[in-house]
Order: sequence, then structure tokens, then C-alpha cells
Amino acid sequence: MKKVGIIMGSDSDLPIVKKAVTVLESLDIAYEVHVYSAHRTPEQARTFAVSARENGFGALIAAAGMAAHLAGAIAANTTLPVIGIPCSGSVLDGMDALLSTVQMPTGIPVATVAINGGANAALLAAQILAVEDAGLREKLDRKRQADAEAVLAKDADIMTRL
Ligand code: RP5
Repeated sequence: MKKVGIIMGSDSDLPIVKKAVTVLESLDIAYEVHVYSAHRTPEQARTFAVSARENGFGALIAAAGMAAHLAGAIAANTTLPVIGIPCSGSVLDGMDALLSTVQMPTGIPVATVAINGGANAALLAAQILAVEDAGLREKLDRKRQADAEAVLAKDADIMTRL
């Protein structure tokens, strides 16, 4: 199976990235995590993106805060699918990163998840890999089923109490 690459603009983004790592590990998906900044280490970010496909990656996740151009900068250098996680932590509480990540001009798409949406970023990456992987597809189906059963159990519980 292809790997998922996770790039964060700073190690201060790690709490958000950990949510993605937890999901990938629960699905037995191989991953690599790197700290590459679009403005502090632009060459390293570019080199990673340019060589990602030949290095066995099938989807990339880029997490960044503030004027978050990391996901767009990664996407500019690969045609692998790129998922952006806007991170909070600034005085604008992530709205700056959300708009910077989601508002990509035509031609270079970034699939943007919610502010701090690390888990959904990993699930989307898994769904992309699952297009060509029946075993992973079954794991995702089982997770959906388990999630639904958890909600139904909460419904049954609330009806006994209210
Ligand atoms: C962005 O600026 C990073 O992704 C991080 O979210 C934010 C602040 O970075 P640090 O000053 O904590 O390194 O580039």
C-alpha cells in the first residue's frame, strides 16, 4: 500500500498532526511525518513534494497555521492529492489558516478539512488510498459501522434517561 506523507509547518502543529497519526495507525497505514515550512525551509518543502510520488506516497497532508501557504506550496509541486489542515493558535484562532488553505486559485487544488481537523484529514487520505485497496476499504466500512453503532447506543441510552 502507498504511504501517507504528513508535513507540518512547525513542530507547534504537532498536537493536530497527532490526531491524524492516530487514525492512520488504527488503519495500519504507513506514514512519514516531517517539519517543512513553506517560508522557513521552502527548498526542503519543494524537494519533498517533487519526489513524493517516486518515494511511495499516495496522498499528502499539510498542516499549518497563520498565513498557511504550506498546503498550496506542496500542491504546486506534485499532482498527488494534497489535504490541508488549517491549524489554530493565532490571534485569529485558525480563521486565517482556514482561508489561506481553502482559497486556492484554480489549477492547484487543496482538499481542506476543518480547523484542527487532523482526524478527518487522515480519513480522507485513507479513502483516497482505498480506491485501489479493497482491504483498506473494508476497514473504513467497519469503522463507519462502529461509529454508527456508537451513536445508536447513545440514542438508546438517552431514551432511558429523558
Ligand atoms: C506556521 O506558523 C506554522 O505552521 C505554525 O502553525 C505557525 C507558527 O509557527 P511557530 O512560530 O510556532 O514555529 O508556519
